[in-house]
Amino acid sequence: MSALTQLATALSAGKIDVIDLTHTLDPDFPVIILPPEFGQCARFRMEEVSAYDHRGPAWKWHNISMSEHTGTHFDAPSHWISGRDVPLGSVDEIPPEKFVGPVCVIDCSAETAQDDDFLMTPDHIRAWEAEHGEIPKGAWVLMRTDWSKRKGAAYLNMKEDGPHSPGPAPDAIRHLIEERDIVGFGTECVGTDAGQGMHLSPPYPAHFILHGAGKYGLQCLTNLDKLPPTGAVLMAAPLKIKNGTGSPLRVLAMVET
Ligand code: 23J
Ligand code: MN
Repeated sequence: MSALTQLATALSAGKIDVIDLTHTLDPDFPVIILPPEFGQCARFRMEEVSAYDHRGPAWKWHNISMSEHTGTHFDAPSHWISGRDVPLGSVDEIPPEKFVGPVCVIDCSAETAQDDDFLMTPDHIRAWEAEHGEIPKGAWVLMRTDWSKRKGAAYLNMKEDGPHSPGPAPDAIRHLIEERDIVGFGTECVGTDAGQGMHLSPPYPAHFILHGAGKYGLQCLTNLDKLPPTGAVLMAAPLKIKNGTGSPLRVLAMVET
């Protein structure tokens, strides 16, 4: 049987679960807050155009608006200054095969339960690989922190000195790119970088290093606790926005039951 026939058979036999890694687009869902001297990310907004009424008797629809970086979203290389000259660096240009691939989930939830500012290091990745095997080339690597379970203000976790949330150490991102040639890195937090990532070297290392290397980011993911460490297939296709630096999207994972 061909691989796709096998897949279709397994899907119709209920042997594959499709897990939704996406938060609902909702005006109440928090967006990243940058220091006040910078431009800010817009929340999701929705206004009714008609609802089976005089504005449209047989139809209901809405106009919506948001940032490219609102809710569960994709980051393209052109989002960061390091990636400004990367070929095919905006969401409309990225080859579609990049949007489907194997996914490795590195569980850092025990560490992040103890330390809001936890940084995942190359040693954490090596320990994960000793147990689960080497991260394959072209994989998406997702950092599980259970941050998606946080409600209200605890999600951004804003303090006087800025947000506090976990992320990858600069060396961890370099390791994933230089040694493993991943396609992208995803997180449950509001950014691929730790909340205090502006104080790392380089500032916002995940954004700087990933996008400079032509790699992608996924942010505000959920349900990572429903994924196995290896073996799932991720589908993450951003909207085809001309010159877009990112996009809200539906992120799905296929998992064998
Ligand atoms: C702009 C500036 C800093 C950051 C971000 C955006 C994001 O996290 C984002 O959504 O890409 S850290
Ligand atoms: Mn983003």
